[in-house]
Amino acid sequence: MIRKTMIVVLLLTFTMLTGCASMNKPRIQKVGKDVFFVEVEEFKLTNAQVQELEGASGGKVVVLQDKNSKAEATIQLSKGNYEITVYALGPSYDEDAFYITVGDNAEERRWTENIGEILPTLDVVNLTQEADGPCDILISLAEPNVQLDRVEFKHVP
Ligand SMILES: [Ca+2]
Repeated sequence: MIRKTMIVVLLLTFTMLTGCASMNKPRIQKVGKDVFFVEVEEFKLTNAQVQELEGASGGKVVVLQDKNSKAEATIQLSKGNYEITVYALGPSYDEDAFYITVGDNAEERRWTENIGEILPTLDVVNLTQEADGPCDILISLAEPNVQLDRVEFKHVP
């Protein structure tokens, strides 16, 4: 009985440790058949702070602070075309923009529809995934204090 308990504790510890080690592989959270999202707070973060925010998905956002701030992740994607939308909160019009690089795309600048609440980016990022496999996402600073909530992927024809 004690041995069984020990094994369970060891397994739980292992799961927690490996969970932490794969922080740049965020969980895929399905919204519908062709839509899913990942939490930016589950990305690998550099010079970026996780903050609690009421109303945010997962209750948390990531704040980009300076020119070295970035959030990186690798997710598994099926072959196909995607429209990618970042949900974020821009405290002001000087704090609502960021750069995003997805797959083999060039870096693109995006900003939220408006300020003061969590909103989608005004324009989507279009991605063509050539084959089933990993896709890298990098979000970096354009303007300080932008608060990143989640990244939504929509599989499109
Ligand atoms: Ca979030």
